[in-house]
Amino acid sequence: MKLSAHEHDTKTLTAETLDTALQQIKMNGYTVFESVLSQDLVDELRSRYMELLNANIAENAPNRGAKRWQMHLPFQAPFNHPDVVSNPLVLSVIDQLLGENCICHYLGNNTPLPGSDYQPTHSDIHQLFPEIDAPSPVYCIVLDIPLVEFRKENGAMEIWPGGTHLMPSGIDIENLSKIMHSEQILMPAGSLLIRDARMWHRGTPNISDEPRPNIALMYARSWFKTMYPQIGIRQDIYDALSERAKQLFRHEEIGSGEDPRTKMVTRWT
Ligand SMILES: O=C(O)CCC(=O)C(=O)O
Repeated sequence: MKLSAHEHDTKTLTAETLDTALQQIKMNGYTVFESVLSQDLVDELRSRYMELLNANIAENAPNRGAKRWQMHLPFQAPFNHPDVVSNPLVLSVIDQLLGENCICHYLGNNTPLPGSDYQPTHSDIHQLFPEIDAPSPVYCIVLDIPLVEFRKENGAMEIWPGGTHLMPSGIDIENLSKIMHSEQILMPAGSLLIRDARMWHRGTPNISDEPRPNIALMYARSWFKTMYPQIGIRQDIYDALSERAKQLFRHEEIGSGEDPRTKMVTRWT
């Protein structure tokens, strides 16, 4: 979706855009706001991101299949920029779906390098009550922020829209996904992909000659707890956040001296 100049300038969605975004997430599992972050911010994020990624690659084997690295990002500049962690355009959508007391519990990324392959098709989170057939309303949302343009060749994420976020648990996703409609999400750097964490998706091969970096954040209802380690946030950094951002990160490890989220996580079930 392309936002109007007024929506960009005021960081406020019209009632009509908000309604469309909500309907798209409820029905299709996702929506995209194109080219929202400024080019300067995207450049700054990508530059720091690549430093961290290169250091990571030098020390660790890929942990998401061949030539694909996941890592947690430090809750520090530039990654804690308000346009990244508490973007008003995103929050206006998320508040309607998760409630205004929602939390953010993941700040990380996933980077396919040249030579990466298809991931298995998957959801990022299970259905809440797998023993019943009826899916619950949304309770966890992923925000993806591409730091380069997502193109077919550089491994843009492939998604299965149209209801896979509502499919029951226990289904053979890998086989069923072969006969269902899917598409790659192609979008400019600095766009915002807001998706129900249950929607089926996978990383695709990067056949370009550059990495394809993006930042992912996970927002959830206030009571939701995952196995992810808490985000380590230095006290002075937390104190400098807006009241809204403080509320979003209130369940994380505030006052932490080190940043546990820079450590690699190799298990993810
Ligand atoms: O960033 C991508 O292309 C997909 C990453 C992904 O789905 C994952 O690692 O779970």
